[in-house]
Amino acid sequence: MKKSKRSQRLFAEAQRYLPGGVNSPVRSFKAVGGTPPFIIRGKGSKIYDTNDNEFIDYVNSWGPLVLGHAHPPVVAALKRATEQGTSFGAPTELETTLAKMISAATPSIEMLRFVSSGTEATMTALRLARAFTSRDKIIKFAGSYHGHADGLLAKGGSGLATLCLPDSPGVPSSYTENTLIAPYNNADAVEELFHLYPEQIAAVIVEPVAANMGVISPQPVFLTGLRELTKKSGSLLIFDEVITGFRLAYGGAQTLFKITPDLTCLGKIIGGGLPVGAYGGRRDIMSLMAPLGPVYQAGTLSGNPLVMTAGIETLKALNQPGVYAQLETKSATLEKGIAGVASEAGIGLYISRAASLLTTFFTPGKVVDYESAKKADTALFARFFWHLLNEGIYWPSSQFEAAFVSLAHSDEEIQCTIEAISRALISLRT
Ligand code: HOZ
Repeated sequence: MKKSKRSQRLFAEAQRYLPGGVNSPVRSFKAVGGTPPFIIRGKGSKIYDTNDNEFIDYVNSWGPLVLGHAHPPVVAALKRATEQGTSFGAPTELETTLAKMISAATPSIEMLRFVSSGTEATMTALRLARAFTSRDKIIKFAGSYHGHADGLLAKGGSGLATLCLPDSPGVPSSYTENTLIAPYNNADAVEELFHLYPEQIAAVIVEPVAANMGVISPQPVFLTGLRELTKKSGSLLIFDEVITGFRLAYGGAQTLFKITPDLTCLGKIIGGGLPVGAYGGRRDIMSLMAPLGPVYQAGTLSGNPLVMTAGIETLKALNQPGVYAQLETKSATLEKGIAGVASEAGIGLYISRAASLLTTFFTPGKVVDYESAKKADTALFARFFWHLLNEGIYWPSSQFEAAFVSLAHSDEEIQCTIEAISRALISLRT
C-alpha cells in the first residue's frame, strides 16, 4: 500500500472549500473510491505526491503532456516568457506564430481563434455553425463529450459517464431540445435524423476517435459517411479534436483519416499543458466571427502569451521526424503486453487503442459505442485501478477515460507497467 496520510488530510480540507475537493469531477476518484494522491510535482513520465510516492503517469493531465511533465524546452521558454509579462489583453506575435503552425499542420484550418478551454471552443464552433447555416439543431453522439456548455450536456461521456449522469440539472430543456443524439459509429442513424429534420440541422459534432467513453475508434465508413451526409444536406461537419489533435498525428485525426471537416475544435496539446482551446476552419465560415462578422465571442486570457509559448514549443518538438512513430511503438508495446497478460490471467478485457490513446474495457465484448462501453464492469475496473495505483502506476480513475502514453515513457517503464497490470489482473481472479 502506498502512504496516503498527507493526501487524506489535504483531501479532507479541500472538501470543505471545493465541491468534492476538486475543480473537475473525474479527478475526485468518486468512481473508484478512496483518496486521490495530492500531486506536488511532475518530471518526464512521473508524478510525485505529497506523501513522497512516485507514480508512472498515464493521465498526463488528461492528454496535453504528450512530451511528458516539465519538458525542458517548454519550461525554459516559459521562464523567458514569464519575465516579459504574463498577460496583455492585446495582440502579440506569438498568437500568429502558433496559428500559422496549426494551420500548416491542419490545412482545413484556414483561420482560427484561440480560447482558454475546449468547452469554449466547442460551444463557439456550434454558435458559428448555427449562424452560418441559419439552422438551430445539432447532432452529437451518445457518450461523446464536448465540454460542459448547456446544450451539450445530453448523454455525455467523460465525468457524466463516470458519475452515471445522463445529463445535468440546471440545464433548461429548451437548451437541449435542439440537440439530437445518435449512437457513435452509426452513420445510418445520422441519415435518419437528417430525414426527420430536413434543412434544420446546422452541424454534426464528432470526436473522430471517441475518447470520453473510453477510447473507441471510428469504423471505416463512419466518418466518411458523416462527411457525405453533412455535405449533401448543407450542414457543417465539426471535428472535436480537443483530445486527438496533435496526438494521433501532427495535424490530428483528420490528417490521419484524410477527412476534411468544416470546423475543428482543439485544446490540450496545443497549449503544452497550459489552459487553451481553439476553433477554426474554412475562411468563409470563420469570417463570420466578430470583429470581422457578427458572431460574438471574446476572452480576456484568449491567446495568452504563456499559453502560446508552451504551445509553440510543444508543436516544435512534435514536428520532428520519427516522433509519432516512436509514440506508436511505445503504445503498441503497451497494448500487446496488456493483451498478453490479460489472456494469461484469463480476464476478458477489450483493449481499445488509437495511437497513444488506450482504454482497457472490463468486458470481453467488442466496444463500438456507448451502449457497448457501458457493459464494462466498473467495479472490477475500480479494483484494477487501485491495484495499479498501489504499485505506482497512475492510471485514469474512470473506466470511461483514456490512458495517455507520452514520449517520456521509457521502454523499461512500459515493461514495468505491463508487469504491474499482469499482477493486477491476476489479483482480480480472487
Ligand atoms: N474531463 C476530463 C477528461 N476527459 C477530466 C479533466 C480533469 O479532471 O482534469
